[in-house]
Amino acid sequence: MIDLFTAATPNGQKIHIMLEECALAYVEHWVDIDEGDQFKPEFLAISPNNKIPAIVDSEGPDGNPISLFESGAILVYLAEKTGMFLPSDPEKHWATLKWVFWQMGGFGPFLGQAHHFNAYAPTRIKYAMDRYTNEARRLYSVLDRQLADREYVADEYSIADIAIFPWTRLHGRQGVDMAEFTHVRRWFDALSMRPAIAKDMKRTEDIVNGFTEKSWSALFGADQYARR
Ligand SMILES: N[C@@H](CCC(=O)N[C@@H](CS)C(=O)NCC(=O)O)C(=O)O
Repeated sequence: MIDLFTAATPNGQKIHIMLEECALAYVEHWVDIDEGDQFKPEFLAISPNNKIPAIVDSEGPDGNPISLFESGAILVYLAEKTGMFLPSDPEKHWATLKWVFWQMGGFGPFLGQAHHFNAYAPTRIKYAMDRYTNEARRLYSVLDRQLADREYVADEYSIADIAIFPWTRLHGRQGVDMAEFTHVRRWFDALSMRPAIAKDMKRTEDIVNGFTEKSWSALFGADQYARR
């Protein structure tokens, strides 16, 4: 059985989608990151970086339990466990992984900053908004070129699509007009029809973002930066 520690954010959504796509049984544990659940010792023991998602698989390698954090590592682990969505053919394997790493190292972090400075920052800092919005648009144009002559990011549907998709749902707050990226738009619409993805979009549609003093401190203030 897999225990999934999650919240309604793009990095959490990746793992919900993967577990559903692979039809793996799992138990969801909600980590209320607005309330500071991510700093509880029992969660830090699984996810020392105080971030969701994390999993504990009671039937890991050689039948022993394993715990994992970092959504990219979890996607690769689940793909290897099931033999799904990460082709073994070397060319396709690496074509998939390079786009997973592109998402983990660039697309996610920069889009997150664009979202932060456009939608959350208490003051409008033009330099930061321009910097991250321009970078978000550049990254969407890279993805658009990749999708211009293929249906999925690495030719066949894979953990690369699963990693990237949830981040594109928030394009408006990233300062990106999806109409400018026609291949991304076509890919986005097609993926939205997949049952596993549609189920996750439904699960997270009612989540509204708003901050209290406590949630701001947990995510961006004193609680986040307290030394542990
Ligand atoms: N690189 C990490 C990023 C995870 C991440 O940023 N998680 C956010 C939600 S999307 C979180 O848990 N934030 C809580 C906090 O920063 O305290 C991954 O891909 O798993």
